[in-house]
Amino acid sequence: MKQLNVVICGFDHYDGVSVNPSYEVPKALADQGLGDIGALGDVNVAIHTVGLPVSFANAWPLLLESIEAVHADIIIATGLKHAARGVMLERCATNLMDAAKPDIDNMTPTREPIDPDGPAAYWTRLPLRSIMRDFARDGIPATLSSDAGTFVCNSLFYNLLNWTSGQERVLSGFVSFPQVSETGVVGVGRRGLPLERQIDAGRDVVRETIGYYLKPSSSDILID
Ligand code: PCA
Repeated sequence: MKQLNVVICGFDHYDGVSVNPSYEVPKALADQGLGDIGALGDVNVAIHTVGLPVSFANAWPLLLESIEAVHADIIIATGLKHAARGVMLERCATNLMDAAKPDIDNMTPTREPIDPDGPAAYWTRLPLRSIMRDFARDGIPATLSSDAGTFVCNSLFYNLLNWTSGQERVLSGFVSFPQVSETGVVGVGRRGLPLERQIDAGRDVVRETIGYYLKPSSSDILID
């Protein structure tokens, strides 16, 4: 039986938010499993999770350690985007750090490349089109996003895709979650989503990415 190793990571507490969905969703998926994910044939899926510090210097090395420890085939990085009204599927990672506030190590890099020798940007390796189809079916509010900001989330995303570009057969990408809110309203003009809906979204992302890994199809990728 073939073993598929999936690593899903998120961040610890961040910016005064007591529940970071990017910490809770991976944990819930590892605990609850994926449910019925259709005909997988002779494939066993193992989900590994890792919580990362909001640190430019340490988030990526820690994720890489987990990736290498389990020989990951699929890596889905996640983070919280305060202003998001729904789940945001990130299309591309840019080679830029431009922090407006310090990370947990008190670092505030401004207008610096992540990798001075790297390309300006990378496209995601996740099948965004089929994930969006699942979200529509499940009534999960979602949009495509063209950048994950210029803070630690984008830096992790870029490092992940930089590494993925040198791998034979690995899929990876980044999903931004909105704030957790059982009522859907976070404050004036601010919206969130109940945690259960965000977990459903995470399950759709993992399920579609596994499907695409097993049966690549050019119509699943969406960057346009
Ligand atoms: N969001 C931050 C870092 C941690 C998180 O959950 C970001 O948008 O970069």
